[in-house]
Amino acid sequence: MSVIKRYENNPILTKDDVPYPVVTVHNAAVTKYKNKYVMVFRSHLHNGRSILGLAESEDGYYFRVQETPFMTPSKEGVFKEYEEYGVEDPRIIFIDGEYLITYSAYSRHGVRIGLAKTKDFKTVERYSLVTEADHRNTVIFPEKFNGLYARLDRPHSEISPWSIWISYSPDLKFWGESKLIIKPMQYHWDEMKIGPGAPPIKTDKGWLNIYHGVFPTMDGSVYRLGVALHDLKDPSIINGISDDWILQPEEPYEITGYVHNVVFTCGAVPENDGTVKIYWGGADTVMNVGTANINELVDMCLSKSRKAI
Ligand code: BMA
Repeated sequence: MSVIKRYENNPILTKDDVPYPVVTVHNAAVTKYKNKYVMVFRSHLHNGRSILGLAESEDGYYFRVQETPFMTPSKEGVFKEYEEYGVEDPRIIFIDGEYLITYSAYSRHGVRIGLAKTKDFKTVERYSLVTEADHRNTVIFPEKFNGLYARLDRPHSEISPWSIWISYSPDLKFWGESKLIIKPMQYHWDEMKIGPGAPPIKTDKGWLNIYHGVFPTMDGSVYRLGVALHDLKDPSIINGISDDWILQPEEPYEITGYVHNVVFTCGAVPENDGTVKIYWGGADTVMNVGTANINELVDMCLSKSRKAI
């Protein structure tokens, strides 16, 4: 049996729930705001480029979509140039009284990461482009370490398989002290590339990082989810990383769609009862949710651990 229990009414959000024309609904960030669940989801438009929409829910399962998109490619300043091809795969955290949204900004110059801020999910302010080209999957920790913000991300590399790195910043604008902390493992479910998924969740035993890993097959790549546990005080230290995946494409809405065989997470919401709602895009086409016990995920990291590097 899977450690994640899929919600019986998956998918929870599809293009048919969106009041403007889109062809997909996937790879959504989810957070809590004023006792509600807020989802910022990615949609492909009919021209193949992506925008971000917003949906709200009382229970984390039934979401209503806002009439108009939440973020479309910027028409101003430096963001205009670097978001020309679209905005994708958002992640949200809450820190210092505001929500930070990291997202992939696509343009003719490549893919880099944008950081936007909101306090109310009505207005959103672009803050900075926090990487150069060839970075994706950036999640910021919801706490500082020795006065510095910390983020995980996944730069592209031609020499090494694409891996998870950590960097630090005093102001969310200038980032440094970068270090590779988790590498794909050869002939393993995540051997081709890995990337941060949901923003890290604080537990008694460490920061739980739900990440994605990719395995190449004769029939294309398979995207699965796994878990790693980062040290509470020094998140560059990996105290355990599960040898087994926690979720793989199994249901029709994960196996078939825009891109086959994909489960991809950008958000998870920990609950007071020790469970976590994990949200994932299925086949780059629809949004799904499932629940897991946080202690069980932590145990998988510690008891069935493989090497991080
Ligand atoms: C990755 C990203 C994700 C996508 C995944 C599967 O490279 O583009 O947005 O969900 O591929 O297609």
